[in-house]
Amino acid sequence: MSAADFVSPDAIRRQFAQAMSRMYRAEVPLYGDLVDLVARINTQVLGEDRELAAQLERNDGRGRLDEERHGAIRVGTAEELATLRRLFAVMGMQPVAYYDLSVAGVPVHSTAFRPLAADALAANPFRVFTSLLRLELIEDQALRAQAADILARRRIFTDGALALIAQAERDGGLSQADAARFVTEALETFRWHSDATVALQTYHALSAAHRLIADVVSFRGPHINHLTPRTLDIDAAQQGMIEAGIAAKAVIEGPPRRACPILLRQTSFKALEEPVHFPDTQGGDTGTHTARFGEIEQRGLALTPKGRALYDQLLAQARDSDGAGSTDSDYGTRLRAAFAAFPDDHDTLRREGLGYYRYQLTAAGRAAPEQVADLPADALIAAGLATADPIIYEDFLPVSAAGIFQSNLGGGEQRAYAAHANRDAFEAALGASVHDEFALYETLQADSLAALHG
Ligand code: OOG
Ligand code: NI
Repeated sequence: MSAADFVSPDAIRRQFAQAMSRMYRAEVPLYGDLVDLVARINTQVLGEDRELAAQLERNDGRGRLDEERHGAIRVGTAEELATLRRLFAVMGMQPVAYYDLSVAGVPVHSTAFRPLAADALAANPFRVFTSLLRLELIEDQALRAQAADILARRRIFTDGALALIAQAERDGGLSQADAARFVTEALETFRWHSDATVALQTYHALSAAHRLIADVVSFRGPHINHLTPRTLDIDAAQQGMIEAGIAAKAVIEGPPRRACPILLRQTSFKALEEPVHFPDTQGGDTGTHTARFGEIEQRGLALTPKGRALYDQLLAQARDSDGAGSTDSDYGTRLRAAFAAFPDDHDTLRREGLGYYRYQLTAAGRAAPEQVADLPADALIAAGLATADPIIYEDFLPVSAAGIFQSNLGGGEQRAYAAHANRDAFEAALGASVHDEFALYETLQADSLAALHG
C-alpha cells in the first residue's frame, strides 16, 4: 500500500473524537445537554458579534468550533502512558507541556496530547489531558505495593488496538478500513466499566489514601472522565447551567471576564455518583464512585512567557490576598481587581509582547503587493493592509486543572504533597519529551509574519 492510500491522521482524529463524543453522550446524558447549551450560545454570540464571527472565519476557527472537545483520562503506569503516546500519535496527537498537580494536593503529573500544526488544529483540535498517577506519593508502603501490583496486571488496550498501532508505525499510516477498526478498538480503552476489579475493602483503602488513587487503580481502564465543548461566552454558559438546574461549580476557573479573552476559563458540574459493583459483594451491597463529570471552557489569546508571568502573578494575588483561595464569595471581586493590571485591548497586548498574534494581509494588502513589500507589520496594520488576530490558547492551566480535579473529588483534600515537579520522571515514563507550548505559538506567529512578505 502506498502513502497515498492512507487516511490522514487528522481524519482518524476526527472520527475518534466523534466516536468518543457519541459514547460519552450515551454514558453521561448531561454531557449531551451541555453540548446543546453551548451550541445554542455560540450561535447567538456569532449572530450578535460580527467582528468575532469574521475573526473566526479569517483564522479557520469557525469550522472546528462545533466539534471542538477536550477530554481527560488518568493512567497508572509508565507502560500505559507510553502506549497511549503511540496510540495518540496514530491520530496526529503529540504530548504538549508538563503539568505538576502535586502542589495542589493531586498525586499526578500530566501532559496534553493534541495536534501541533495550524492546519491540523483547524481540521480538528481534539485534545486529551492525560495524567499519570504518582504511586510514590502513597505513604503506606503496603498499600503502595498492592496498588502497583494491581496496575501491573491489568491490560488497558485491546489486542486489536495494539496490533493496529504497530502496523501504523511500521507502514507509516492506516487504510480507510484499518482506520475505522482502529477507532473502534481504541475506544474500548476509554469506556466506563461499572465493575470494579478490586474488593470493596481495597477500594476504601485506596480511596482513603486519595480518591484519585482509587479511581485509577480500581477499574479495568482509564475511563474518559469528561469531554468539554468550547463556548464563546462562558458566563452565559454558567448561567444556562444554573437555569437548567445543573449543579455547576461555584467559581469559573482562570482569568476574569474581559473584553479580550486570554488563555482559558472553565466551569464544570459535579461528578455523578455512580453505582459500582465490587467482585466480593455478590448480589448484595454495591458501592458508588464519583469520577465522571461535565465541563465547559472558553479559550482566548495564547500568552507569551512575559504575559504568562503576569497572569500567574495576578492570579496568585487574587487567591492569596488573605489566604482565602478561590472558594469564598469575594473571590470574583478580588480576581477582577487584580486583573485590572492586565492590559485589555489587543493593540497594547500585542505591542507589549504579552500575547501571540497571527498576521495576515487584508484584501487591500493582497491587491497592493508593491506597497506591502516596503512596510513592516505594524505599518501594514496601521494602513489597513494587514490584520493581527489573537492566536488561541490550545493548552491547559495547572491551577485551573487542580480546581477542576478538586471540585470533582469532593472532600477537603487540599493538602499539597511535599513532592516536587518531576518532569524528567514523567518524560522517562512517556518515552519522549513533551513539546514546549511557547515554542509552538512562537512558530505560528513567526510563520504568519514571514508569509506577509513571502
Ligand atoms: C483532569 C482535570 C484537568 C482541565 O480541563 O483542566 C482538566 C482530570 O480530572 O482528570 O481536564
Ligand atoms: Ni477538562
